Amino acid sequence: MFEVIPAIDLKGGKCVQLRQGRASDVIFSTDEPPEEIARRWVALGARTLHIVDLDGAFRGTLVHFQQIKRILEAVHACSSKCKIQVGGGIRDYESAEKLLNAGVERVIFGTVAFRRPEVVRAVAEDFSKRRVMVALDARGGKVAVEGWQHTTEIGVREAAKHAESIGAGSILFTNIDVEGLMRGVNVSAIREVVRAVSVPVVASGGVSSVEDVLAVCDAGAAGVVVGSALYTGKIDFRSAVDAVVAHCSQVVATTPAQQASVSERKEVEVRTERKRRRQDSNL
Ligand code: AMZ
Repeated sequence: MFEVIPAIDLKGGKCVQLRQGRASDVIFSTDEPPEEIARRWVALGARTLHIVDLDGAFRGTLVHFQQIKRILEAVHACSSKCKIQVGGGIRDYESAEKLLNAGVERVIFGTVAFRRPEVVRAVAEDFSKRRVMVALDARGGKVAVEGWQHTTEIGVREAAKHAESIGAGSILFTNIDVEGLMRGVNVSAIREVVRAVSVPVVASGGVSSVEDVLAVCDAGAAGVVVGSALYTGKIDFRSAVDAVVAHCSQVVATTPAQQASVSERKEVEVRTERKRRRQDSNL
């Protein structure tokens, strides 16, 4: 039950990829309209698209709403199955409401989850937890906010528990230290977040090969967001999905039933781990 999720990061109306989230460090940019790119991912079989309004995250307010609406229209015209999650600049209830009512499946809260958690709680209550994802963007093990320009003192484990307690139905864990570098993922950091919560965790940052995708899967995540590696040709989307299917003998996941199954799998893992520890201590 593991999903490979293509990213479409928007900056100045274009689909881009940044190195470690720095606005000035653009490693990929294209003039191809983002809705065309979205259509292509859907045609290749993507079940979820991950849209980030980068200007929104930097400025603290939604900037690309019209562009996101065009992506929604394009995607829904060719598939009823593909879901869209959006993050970046969603700092109040109204922005989240606008996106959810426009057909976005899930909104992603970063900064506001730590600055005004009541906003996240209200959206989870009014629209359901399933439609709320909280982003933990970690630099050196601490949560970064405001377009990653400010690093807080909040540790990742604590932040993950906080996210769950305020109504996150899922968590996006991005490791900024490896983001955009395409040098591999930090599996133990992902596993730490997965173990801290019972909701599904989607990981991102550093993915550079199909092996990385499978390593994220083995760390217990429910999915992986891939950006730079897809746009620079380091990973072929179909090959990655096929490898996941062969590896896990399970496919693509984010429906509530599939998420429940991920939680069940985690419970079994936790029970097995407890049993192992008990046996170890008896030896
Ligand atoms: O690349 C960046 N500098 C960046 C980025 N990709 N800054 C924020 N974000 C993403 C987070 C999350 O999905 O991963 O934007 C969202 C959080 O934005 P906000 O505005 O809620 O803090």
